[in-house]
Amino acid sequence: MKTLDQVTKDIKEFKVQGANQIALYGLSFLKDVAVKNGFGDKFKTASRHLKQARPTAVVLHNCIDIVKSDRKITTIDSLIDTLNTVGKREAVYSDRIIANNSKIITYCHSGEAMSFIKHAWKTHGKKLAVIACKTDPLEQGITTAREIARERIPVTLIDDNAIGFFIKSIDMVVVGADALRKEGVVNKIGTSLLAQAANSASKPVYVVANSLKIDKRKKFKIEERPATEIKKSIHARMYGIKIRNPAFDITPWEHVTNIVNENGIFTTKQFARLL
Ligand code: RUB
Repeated sequence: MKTLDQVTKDIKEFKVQGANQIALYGLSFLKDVAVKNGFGDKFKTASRHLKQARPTAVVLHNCIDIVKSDRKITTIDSLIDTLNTVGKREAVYSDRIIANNSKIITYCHSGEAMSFIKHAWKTHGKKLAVIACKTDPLEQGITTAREIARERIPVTLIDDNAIGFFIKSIDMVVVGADALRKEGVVNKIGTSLLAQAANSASKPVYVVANSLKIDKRKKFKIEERPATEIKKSIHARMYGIKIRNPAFDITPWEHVTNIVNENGIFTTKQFARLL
């Protein structure tokens, strides 16, 4: 069994990425802790550290809060099962959103957005083409492009700077989310600019994000990541220069067309009631 330090380091250093995968990784460690030691001090310490590892992605926070109040291994198992199957449950709605011959642009790497797009192709037989934005600074869009290519869906990888160039040629934006808050959709830094570009070009923006991503925390923090993630791509000495590297931004609700979760397709007005 890994130590708490190792698991926290793995999460911080992107051994796992995407809100659901982070939660699954954290939950499976917490299950081991609880099986060995129960839900006492060790569990509480581990929970606290894991919540801080990637503070913006709310799924792990929500799951930990549920487990802390239930104090049952079966609750952990059922959360793991939910997170493993939620993508499939949402994907059935792709038929109603993704028309044949759609050109879709996506951002970063979201397991939920991936399931949604792949389901439209594989199960509903829609012809598609996908644009994956590279997503600086960690280039997680390359993972997306590879995953889409493995399905033999035509895919083009673009630099984030090229969004304005391509936006008029696409039919829709499909992205995931780290947290759904009353201020808007929290997702990888740059998502809000993509949504803004889509709005200016009158293209719809769909967010695929399960209900464990609803974020009612009062204290909310956009994670700032190490400057080295940015510096490494510049290869230059930068004395006296402050570097900021926020990992996420917030897309305001007025730039979102629909939210899709395991219960269906929602307008932002309908969804606002849940927040
Ligand atoms: C990944 C990211 C993803 C969401 C949703 O950020 O922004 O779009 O987490 O992913 P990071 P999923 O790489 O910093 O974790 O749908 O897999 O939960």
